[in-house]
Amino acid sequence: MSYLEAKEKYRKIGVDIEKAMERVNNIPISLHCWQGDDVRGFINNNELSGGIQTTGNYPGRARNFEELTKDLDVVYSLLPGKKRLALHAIYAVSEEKVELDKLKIEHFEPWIEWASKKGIHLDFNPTCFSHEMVKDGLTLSSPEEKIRKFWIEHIKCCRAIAAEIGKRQGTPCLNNIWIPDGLKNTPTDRLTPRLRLKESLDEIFAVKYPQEYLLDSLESKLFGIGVESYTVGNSEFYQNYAAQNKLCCLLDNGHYHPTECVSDKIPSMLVFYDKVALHVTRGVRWDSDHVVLLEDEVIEIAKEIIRNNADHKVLIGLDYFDASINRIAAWTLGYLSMRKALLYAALLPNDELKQLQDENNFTKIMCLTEKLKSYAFDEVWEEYLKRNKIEEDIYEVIHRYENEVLINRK
Ligand code: RNT
Ligand code: ZN
Repeated sequence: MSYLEAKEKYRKIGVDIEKAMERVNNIPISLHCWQGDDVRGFINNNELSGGIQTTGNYPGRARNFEELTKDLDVVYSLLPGKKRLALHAIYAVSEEKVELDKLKIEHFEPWIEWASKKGIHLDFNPTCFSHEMVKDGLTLSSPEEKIRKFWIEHIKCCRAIAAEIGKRQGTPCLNNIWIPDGLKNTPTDRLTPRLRLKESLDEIFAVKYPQEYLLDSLESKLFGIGVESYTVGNSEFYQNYAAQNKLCCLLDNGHYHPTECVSDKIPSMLVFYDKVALHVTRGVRWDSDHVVLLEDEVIEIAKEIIRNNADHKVLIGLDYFDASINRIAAWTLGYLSMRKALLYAALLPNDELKQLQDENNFTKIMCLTEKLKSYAFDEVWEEYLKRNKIEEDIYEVIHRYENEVLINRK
């Protein structure tokens, strides 16, 4: 089938492919910088901790700013559509040793310069893990004032940096707060750590920044590795906190019980919030951080964004870290899968499908949606890549770069 034939097929069901491609191209996807080096960062040498883990030791991990941006250049050359980049505080660039509670915008100037040259906007994350000031698995909810203060200061620094980035780039920088706080064993007091977390957050958010510069989000979690019995910042905690304080929630689809779906949560959030942020990932059994692939839940998430016209209300970010395959491929595949899901969703006759639901015609809904699963999507996707000047085979490009560059990183 040719692209023109595919176009005709979609026209028959009332779908304008050209419009869909243009629409999807304008939806930003924020790529996470931490897939490139197994969440190590540049400013500390600590093991990854806080209930998250990378497994595998595929050669070619980026070890510094030069290597990571060189890798990202390759990745971005393979990605269609509007791209952002999410940084973590540990990716600060500094010759001298710098502590997390002393970070300044100057430590991110090389990133800002790199991003502005590429026309990419940045997002940000405080790094509240892999650090000796995480005491007994706790940060903002620690019983020790010294520990809480350190992390409050760190996050304050990060918000100032993110606000400055947002001001310069002309779109708000999303500063997403995730803390690992939780317990391996059954708590004997579930309330007090949450009261302490609230108090710490109150102090952090007492500093105000213009909305055009900074968007603050809070990421909840159900459990982590070694933190199975209790998470201080669970979903109820942050949703209530965000609603009361006019902040944004970030839903990571690896952070819920496996039978819960973020796709179903999105429209509920849209009733009450102007924006909702996502970490799109692929949960496998107890792990929440496998490379995103074109699977049902990713498609369902994309559908909720598209059919609710939430293109700029749902802020899509990616979050996973696989060290067992080529990291450039991991980055690229995850991003392309998300983009592909959006295009797939934009090619559905969404108005008709909504109407059929109101008419309770699920027989027709099923017939139509099943037919569309193998309709003429591949031709449209190929054409979409071509128009975005991505014509080389992705595997070939990555394989070549691996042999020329990555293999030499010992
Ligand atoms: C951890 C959270 C968090 C991290 C990143 C590295 O469970 O998902 O978003 O993955 O901050
Ligand atoms: Zn996440």
